[in-house]
Amino acid sequence: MKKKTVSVLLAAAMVVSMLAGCGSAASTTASSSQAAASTVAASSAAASTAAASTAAVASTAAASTAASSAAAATEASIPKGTDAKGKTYAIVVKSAGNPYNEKMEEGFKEVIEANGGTCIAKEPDSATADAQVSVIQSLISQKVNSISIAANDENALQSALTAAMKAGIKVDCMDSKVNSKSRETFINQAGNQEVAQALMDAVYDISGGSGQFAILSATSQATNQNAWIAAMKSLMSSNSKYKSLELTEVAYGDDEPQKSTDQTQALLSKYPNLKVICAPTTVGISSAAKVLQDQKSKVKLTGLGLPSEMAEYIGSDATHSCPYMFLWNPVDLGKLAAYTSMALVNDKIKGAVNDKFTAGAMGDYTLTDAGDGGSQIILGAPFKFDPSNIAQWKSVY
Ligand code: RAM
Repeated sequence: MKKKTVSVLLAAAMVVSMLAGCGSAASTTASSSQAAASTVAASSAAASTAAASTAAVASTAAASTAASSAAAATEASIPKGTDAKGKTYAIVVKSAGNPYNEKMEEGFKEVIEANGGTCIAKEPDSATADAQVSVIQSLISQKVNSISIAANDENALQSALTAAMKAGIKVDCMDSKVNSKSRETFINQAGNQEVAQALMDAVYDISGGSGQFAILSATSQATNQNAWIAAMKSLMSSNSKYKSLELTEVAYGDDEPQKSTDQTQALLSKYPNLKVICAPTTVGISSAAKVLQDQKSKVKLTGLGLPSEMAEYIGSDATHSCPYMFLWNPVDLGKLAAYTSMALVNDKIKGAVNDKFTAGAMGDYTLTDAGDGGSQIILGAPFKFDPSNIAQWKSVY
């Protein structure tokens, strides 16, 4: 028995370091993946349970140890430094009132301030490009050193962001990208393909492999959601595994709780045979989860959600609306954006493919080809949250 536990732990640790190495385009250092492995094993009182659940998570296609390594980085204190001293770093999220955005800002701010810099966090009232353009213009007049933006539109920010770069401001985007002419690099939370694969397989699994499903997205212009949805559609047309699934509609809740609630209700009344709703947005999924659970609907839910908001809805029985979902660590996404911005401002990287830098305790990262003419840095792979681990994660983010 003891021997079995040890071998499960060892196997889990091996899977952890394998996935930390290959699941991410960023080259996580060996020490940080080992830290992740030992955190997984040590952070739980029942080490064998942790190992077993790590192994279970690792065995699903897209779930990986990103969140485990992310947790290790989150728990580690941020090394103090002077890299940002005397400089001002701005972060511009999609919109106000979204806890996911607040988590990104939290990570960003922590890193900038630990390095002696000043952080300006801007949250437009609504998730529109226009609202972000005015924020960018005011940041140019404030002469900030860098802008990290989660874009509400891939192309509509181009003239504002190129004006910023002409003024000597370093520009990167995180979470939702702008086109390659409008940025120096992109801090991507996870590969589009991996996110799409995880979501399609979840829809397939939860629906039993056939029937109708709908997508409840954020805004119709959101670069990240649109990329994931396009990759899901292309998986459906290229892989016969999904031939019995029908995507009825992509609805848009605009990352607003009320609109997402209304859109969920509209989907339920339009499609009486709907089996699954997939919401690749934290605002959409939490709104839909409440509607489905309150109405004791038979329709099930999956997508991308914050464990803190979704814990009460995750469960495998009929009383819970969401069997499982995915996400990455938004605090770490903000931290990585801060380290990237510091490396750009300090001329350690230019934003070119193969540029390398060290992101404090998060380890070493290499910029890779984003496939759109520009570079990107991938934080990790999406992590699966289900009844076995949700209690452990709900207080983390
Ligand atoms: C929402 C936002 C964000 C996205 C997450 C999953 O909070 O739309 O851009 O990455 O969901």
